[in-house]
Amino acid sequence: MPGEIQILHGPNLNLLGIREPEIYGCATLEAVDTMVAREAAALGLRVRSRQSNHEGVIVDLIQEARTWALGIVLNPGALTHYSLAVRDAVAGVGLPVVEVHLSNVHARESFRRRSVIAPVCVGQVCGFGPYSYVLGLRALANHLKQHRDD
Ligand code: CA2
Repeated sequence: MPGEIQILHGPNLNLLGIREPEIYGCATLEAVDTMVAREAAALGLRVRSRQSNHEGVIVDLIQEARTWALGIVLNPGALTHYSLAVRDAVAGVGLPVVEVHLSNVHARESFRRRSVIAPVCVGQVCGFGPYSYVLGLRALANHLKQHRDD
């Protein structure tokens, strides 16, 4: 039975491919999830993908992942920049979490440069569109391999 990874998409990411393609590209969230599921299979993993527009649901999903997942690939959306509730959930879940962003948050408005989540994550990948998720998953798989006996 392959190990499972939670892929979590935060607020407004359900609009991917529908609005603002100049910033976030043309791929829909479904297409991103398909791409990530393919990569997971190649890595000998499986993914469960969820999106929510609600901070509390994101917190619940992070907490629940503890019972079944090996780790989490998380795009917190705008919650990245202010949600201490999501930060605390990540810090407390006891699983490795990789933060990903479609856009290069460092090349945009100054408020996007700060992530309150990144300091409690294994690392952050941004700027590669949907491929950020693939890179994030690969990095998580590599981290899990290196820490298998922890
Ligand atoms: O680049 C990313 O992945 C972000 O997490 C996306 C968030 C933004 O607040 C972060 O600063 C960076 C916004 C997600 C909104 O997604 C949309 C997609 C299409 C159309 C409108 C919004």
